[in-house]
Amino acid sequence: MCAVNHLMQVSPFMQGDDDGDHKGPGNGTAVITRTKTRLKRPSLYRVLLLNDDYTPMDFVIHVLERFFQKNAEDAMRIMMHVHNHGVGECGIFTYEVAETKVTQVMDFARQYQHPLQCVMEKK
Ligand code: TYC
Repeated sequence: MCAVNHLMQVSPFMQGDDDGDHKGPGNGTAVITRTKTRLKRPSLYRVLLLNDDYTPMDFVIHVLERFFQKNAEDAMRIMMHVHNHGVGECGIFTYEVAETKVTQVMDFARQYQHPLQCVMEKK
């Protein structure tokens, strides 16, 4: 959950705030604005591996263990799913975590000159 503060109303003290700086009366008094906290579920993103003809199976298994905390059995199952179906899910994450995983996998694959592709998609 992430908290979002919505400004509920302009403080009556702001009514004298006509100098354009939106910082209050400007006479040394504090302005307290009322806020209401609303909880919003973060959007989730699938991280996917794409099949290709060249990346070694053992490399893909290693990627799944190293970056997605999969055990050997799950890593083998996911790798074979991608190999047989063209695409498969490595995990579901919030935006920034998903983006980080994609970058880590793409950098790692490039380092070893494998054409492995990793992408994210909104759920
Ligand atoms: N198709 C690859 C091979 O036969 C293996 C592979 C699996 C490649 C999954 C990428 O995401 C992938 N060596």
